[in-house]
Amino acid sequence: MTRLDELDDFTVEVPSWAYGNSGTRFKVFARPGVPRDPYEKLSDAAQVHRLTGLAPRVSLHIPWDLVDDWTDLRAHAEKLGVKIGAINSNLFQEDDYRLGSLCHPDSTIRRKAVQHHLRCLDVMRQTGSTDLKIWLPDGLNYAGQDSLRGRQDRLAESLREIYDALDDDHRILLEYKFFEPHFYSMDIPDWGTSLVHCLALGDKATVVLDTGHHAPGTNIEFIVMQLLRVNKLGAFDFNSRFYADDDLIVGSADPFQLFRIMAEIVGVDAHRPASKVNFMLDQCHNIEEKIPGQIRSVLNVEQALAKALLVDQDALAAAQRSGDVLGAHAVLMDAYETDVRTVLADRREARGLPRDPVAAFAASGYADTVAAARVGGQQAGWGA
Ligand code: PSV
Ligand code: MN
Ligand code: MN
Repeated sequence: MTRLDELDDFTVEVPSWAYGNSGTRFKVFARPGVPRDPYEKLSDAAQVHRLTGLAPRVSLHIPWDLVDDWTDLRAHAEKLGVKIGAINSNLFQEDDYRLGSLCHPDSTIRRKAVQHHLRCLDVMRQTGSTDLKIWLPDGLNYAGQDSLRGRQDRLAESLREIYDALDDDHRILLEYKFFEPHFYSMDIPDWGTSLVHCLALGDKATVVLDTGHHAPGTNIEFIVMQLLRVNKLGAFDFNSRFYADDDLIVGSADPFQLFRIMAEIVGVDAHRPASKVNFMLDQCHNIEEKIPGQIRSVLNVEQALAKALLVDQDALAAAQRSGDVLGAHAVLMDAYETDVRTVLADRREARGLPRDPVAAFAASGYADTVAAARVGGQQAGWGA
């Protein structure tokens, strides 16, 4: 029995917005065959699960993914072999939110933003989702523009209203981001602020760690460890960054960082479903093909987890106890430097999946079929 068997029940959630057209504020690139509605986004996402067996849930973004009949969308997802995952509440595309949403100085706008979340909770009831993910774009561009403290008090009040409307099986995933769209101060700039609000709210509020939302040089695995320590790590938004909130393919810029994060996860068995950590992607594919980009992403996460599972925990603990600095480091590096590609391909084959899911997707003809069938695909939302 190898610890790699623990990969069997590990899953990654994919975002609906990864499949739409996307770009930067300079240019949104259109691709043939891009989905025209949430139904088609789910069909594309289902390809990732069909070929990897790793991605059985899809996050939605409201109102980007609005439909008339949520139970119908849910049935469509289930027919495709996937489920609807976290519901993301969009608070950044309306003129009313120029000065903020849940922290806005005007109580009418705060009410509107709270109401939006209550509608998202209804969507969760109809789709079977249990996670309400809040990324708050609120903040200030200028010192003195508003009261830093007043905004935290308003935020606490708004979150309390949303929290009190949760069902027993619901939870809030509260994200943080150190800059953008505001630059002097964000209202939830860091994990400490998110944690403070989650602790005040209660057990059903946990922190989302987006790997792209930290200053360069931040030790992200330390944050992972600390949130796990206090049982408040609810989810990841995985992606890669070089400079900003780049939303590039997870594990592409710094696979060693991803491994170090996974090593903290494995150290306390948080990769197991019982931990309730939701391992999600938050990515856009601006210049590369989207479905293969997502396939590659979930495989990168699996690969990092596989290497973390190979860490010899007894040898590591012994080296740490005896103060063997280089020995302890070597135990970690031995796992990281192990080539797990063949063993993961063998595992896929044994489970009736393609050894090479990216090649299998190319061979499937799916991209050509949808390019012929779909005209006028949707933007993911960015730059809209
Ligand atoms: C904006 O930074 C962002 O990337 C956040 O990370 C959210 O999770 C995501 O958009 C979707 O709203
Ligand atoms: Mn995110
Ligand atoms: Mn982001």
